[in-house]
Amino acid sequence: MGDNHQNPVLKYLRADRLPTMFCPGCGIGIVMTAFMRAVDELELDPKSMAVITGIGCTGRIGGYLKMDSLHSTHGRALPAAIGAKAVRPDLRVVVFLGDGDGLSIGGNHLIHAANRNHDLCVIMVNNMIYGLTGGQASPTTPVDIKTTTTPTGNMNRPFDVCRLAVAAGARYVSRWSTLYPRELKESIKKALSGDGFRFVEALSQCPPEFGKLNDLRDARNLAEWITIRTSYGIQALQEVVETGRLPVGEFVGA
Ligand SMILES: Cc1ncc(C[n+]2csc(CCOP(=O)(O)OP(=O)(O)O)c2C)c(N)n1
Ligand code: SF4
Repeated sequence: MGDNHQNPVLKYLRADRLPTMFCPGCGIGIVMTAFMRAVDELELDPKSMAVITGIGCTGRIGGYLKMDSLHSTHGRALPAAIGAKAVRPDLRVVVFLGDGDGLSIGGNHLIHAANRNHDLCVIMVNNMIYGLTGGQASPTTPVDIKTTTTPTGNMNRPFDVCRLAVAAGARYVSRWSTLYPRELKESIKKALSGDGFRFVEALSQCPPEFGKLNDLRDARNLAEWITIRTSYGIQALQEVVETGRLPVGEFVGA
């Protein structure tokens, strides 16, 4: 097959690193693909970009992309990205965060980076669990979900990270799930194009770790389970109050 028929995102991948370490059915590949398609449609030069990640399955994204990348430490992707942007203001700096990475150990960095309006495009893969380390509860794990650290069900209310980002002053904020790939890609395009602190949350499925104690090991069932818990449209806020669903959409900078 000639080059013309190749998937347009293949050119952004380091072929020598494939296959990825992601489990079958993992949502991270969908988020990565949405990102690569956004880069492609905007015709951005990968050489003008830098990708910074922390540690976690999500943190592995940078290693597969054919762009300068830094696989920093758990929770510290944002300080590393702020440093990169300070010394190379010409670069478009993109940060991929996990929910544990970006909200537990790195939660303070998120609040202050948004508050100080650092010029970063931040994409959080929110699979509501610590995937890499074997399924511990994260700050976004829903109530009653069983994890290895909450074997009888999580008692803590999950963070709404988009509301946190809005309150902290982020210039662009949106949330989608892996079952909204087109909307996710369009949001990432806006976040890549904008200025200041831009935040996109992608609810994502981790079938082995989130699924194992909750009868949700099937990737499609889990992705649907996640999406059914979201709410799309102008009634979202009222629905959130009444049903406890997470709104999806663009909340700032639409
Ligand atoms: C300072 C430090 N604390 C803890 C760890 C162990 N650790 C690695 S990844 C991780 C959590 C991963 O969960 P998340 O950030 O949600 O990413 P995912 O793997 O789900 O994509 C933890 C606790 C570490 N590497 N460094
Ligand atoms: S453990 Fe979960 S998050 Fe990590 S690669 Fe597997 S499915 Fe994806």
